[in-house]
Amino acid sequence: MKTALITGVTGQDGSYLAELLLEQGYMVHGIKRRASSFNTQRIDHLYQDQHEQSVNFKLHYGDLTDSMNIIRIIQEVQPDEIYNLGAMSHVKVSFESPEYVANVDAMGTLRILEAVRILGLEKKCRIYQASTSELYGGMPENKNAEGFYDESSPFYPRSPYGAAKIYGFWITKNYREAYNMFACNGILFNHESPRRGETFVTRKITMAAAAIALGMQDCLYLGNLEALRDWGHAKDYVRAMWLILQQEKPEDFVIATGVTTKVRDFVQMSFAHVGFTIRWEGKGVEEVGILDSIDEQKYFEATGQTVNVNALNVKPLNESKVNDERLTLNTLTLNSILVRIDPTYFRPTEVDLLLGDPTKSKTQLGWEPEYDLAGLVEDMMISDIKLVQKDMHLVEGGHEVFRQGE
Ligand code: NDP
Ligand code: GDR
Repeated sequence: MKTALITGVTGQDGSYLAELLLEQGYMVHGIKRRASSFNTQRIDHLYQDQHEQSVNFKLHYGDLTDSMNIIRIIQEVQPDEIYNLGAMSHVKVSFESPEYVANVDAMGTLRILEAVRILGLEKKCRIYQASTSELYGGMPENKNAEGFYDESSPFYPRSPYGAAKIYGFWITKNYREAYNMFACNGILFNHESPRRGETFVTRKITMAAAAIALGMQDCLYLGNLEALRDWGHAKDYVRAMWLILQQEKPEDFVIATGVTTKVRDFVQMSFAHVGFTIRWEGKGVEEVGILDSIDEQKYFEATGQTVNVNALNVKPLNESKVNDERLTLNTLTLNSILVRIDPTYFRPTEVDLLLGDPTKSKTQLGWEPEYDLAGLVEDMMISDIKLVQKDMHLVEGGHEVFRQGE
């Protein structure tokens, strides 16, 4: 039985990776941070009673800023593979806490690598470092001849997060070359899922589309709608992480879909899932997204509710449902403003376009994503509609529901 240690196990990727490794028969250890409230929602379904005999998933309290803690955990666990996914991963927030980001995302990586060396585990332990497409910074001149970023494209980070991660990238490569360690970078482009943090743009959009359609939210506030991202599904991307550590030689790999899409179009696709078509009007901070039309059939299929005839001035799909007390579209009319621009979400320096070339990972790792963008949006929307419906039941039962958007 192989033993793996995952930092950032409570995050989006950590939770999917833990599932994958458990399926593969690994003993999985994860590092979680002590917090004043529960932070293990994404992995609670993997929890095992630690008094049982055959425990194969174990959590350790720890923090990437604490060298002694990292050394002790690695010594105790003696891992065959370490996946260093722990990070302050929000690009916008990294402008607010740059020193902390450097400490966790840059120095944290060094602490892992050096701990393995101090403990003499260089030959036994393989290390995966969560590098990122943010390293490229979206500089147009650095794309390859076909217009993609690949393993040999130059880096130009555009945020404290990117600058910290570039140290993580190079120190991983340096330890590989200097000490012959099996240490690899996965340069992953954006990947999302129903477990994506609610303040990243895709999840913010799918949560809002579901909540607006079900009458639980009025408007979605966004920043730059023009940014282009190469979005994949986190489930596919954690498979690539594992494959990278199963190779004969340690190397760095780009993991991407090879398709790029505007934030604006992700909004359109998510709202289309509940039958809404958005029309864009205005420019810059004056821009708004207006409900232009609604496809009753799609709305009904997604939400199980009919459209309020008076409010929307369209025929309901099923006359018998018109008097349903739970009809919630009554606050919407066809010209409702559903999306507004809020400059709070603009970044001091933006990464305008990301588009990755997955050729090396496809040919060398045999990696193939199962989800395309439409499949990703559908997965996220289905999950968020269920979540909002749960909130609706709570509200109906007289409970307060508060979700903070950022
Ligand atoms: P998340 O933000 O969902 O998860 C980050 C994880 O790191 C959480 O478990 C978090 O713990 C933990 N963490 C934060 N600070 C510390 C710390 N000081 N010590 C120990 N653990 C800490 O990120 P993702 O799952 O989306 O991403 C995983 C990794 O991949 C990150 O390193 C990210 O930068 C990188 N990446 C992500 C991409 C993406 O599109 N998702 C693309 C490319 C790279 P807690 O739950 O307590 O906050
Ligand atoms: P990103 O992801 O910065 O690419 O980093 P995010 O979803 O935060 O932003 C993507 C793009 O959307 C624009 N945007 C907004 N972003 C947020 N969060 N909120 C908004 O309201 C909003 N409106 C527009 C942003 O300006 C940006 O252009 C993610 C993280 O997971 C990193 O850890 C990872 O390394 C990279 O992806 C690859």
